[in-house]
Amino acid sequence: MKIDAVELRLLCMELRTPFETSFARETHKECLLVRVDGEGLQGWGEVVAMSEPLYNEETLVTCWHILEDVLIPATLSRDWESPDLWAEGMVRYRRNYMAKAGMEAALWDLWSQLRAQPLSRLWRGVRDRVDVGISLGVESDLGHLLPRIEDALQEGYRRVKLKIKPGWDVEVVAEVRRRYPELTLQVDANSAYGLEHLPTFQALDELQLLMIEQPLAYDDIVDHAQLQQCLRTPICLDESIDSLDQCRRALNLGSARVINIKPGRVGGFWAARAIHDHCQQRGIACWVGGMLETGVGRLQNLSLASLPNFTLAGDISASRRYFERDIIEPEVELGADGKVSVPTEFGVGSRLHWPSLERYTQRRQRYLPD
Ligand code: OSB
Ligand code: MG
Repeated sequence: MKIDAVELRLLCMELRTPFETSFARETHKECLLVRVDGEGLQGWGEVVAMSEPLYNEETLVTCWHILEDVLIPATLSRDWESPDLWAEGMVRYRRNYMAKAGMEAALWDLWSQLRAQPLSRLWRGVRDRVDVGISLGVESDLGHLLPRIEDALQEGYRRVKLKIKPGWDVEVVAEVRRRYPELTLQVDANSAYGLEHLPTFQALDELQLLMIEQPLAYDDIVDHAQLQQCLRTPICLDESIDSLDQCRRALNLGSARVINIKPGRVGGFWAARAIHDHCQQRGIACWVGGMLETGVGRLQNLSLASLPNFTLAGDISASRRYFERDIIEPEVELGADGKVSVPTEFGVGSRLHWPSLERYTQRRQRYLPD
């Protein structure tokens, strides 16, 4: 696979409703799209970093830099046998996982077309529809959250994740549980707590939650092991797992019983699949997380979610949950069964909605070999 040119685009899309987590309130989704041109075809990938380093250390500016000055020159410098070998070749460059993942995704998208196989087939996916859920942000009060939950259930979501932070936790979650005794419910703290908050987690432990996601520090796996010892509810790690090695260590320590896998966080689909396989061997359930992706990233995450050990619902909601108008056509839609279809196209390019893509593009740069 020879790449002749790469294009970066900075996109800014208004969210239909602001999304608040313990670390930020987001009203717009900004991201980079990577386009690779090669063999007469185009491949597309998405960089999920945020404009500020609030989720992990990367930002859209650091990703642009790493792509422009490191990954794009390396990619254009030679022929690549496969996207997996490209990913292995980039391991020598430390971290910068979201930048790598965006570029790798574009190569996978091209590879799918070259092989004339959907990504789910190339990755040995086993299902053509996947369970998905909805992630609901922190609200000013219950009066604003409850209608959101009601709407989500009306739309067909069968699993709800609530964002929590100190001051927006036990009371809120207990009331939701009281109103919906059978609902599949989980919470995500995005690292907002410490071990001193044990009583909060003991109270949450009584609410039949499917899991508690990333309660403690973004880079911790030791305190999480201690907390998991005190709880029946499984801890799920998100931020703390940025590589296969870190996943292996966390499972050895007993820091989590569930793993959220985001390709962006771990450096791409090569690493994401390796973590999936490792968890499968150890009997640890996984699900595909989300970063409010545009349709491009979301379709590719749906392909990943078709793998056998993604047995829990992913954060891969329908397009209308995020945007008035997504950049793909048809948009991602939720079925009455609470599932979404895995893409059968070869690459996402044929589904790009160009008028929207052009409308949201704020900056564009093309790169050619030296
Ligand atoms: O922690 O899972 C998270 C969005 C941005 C950053 C971190 C997270 C999230 C979400 C959104 O929960 C899930 C989605 O894309 O629907
Ligand atoms: Mg999370």
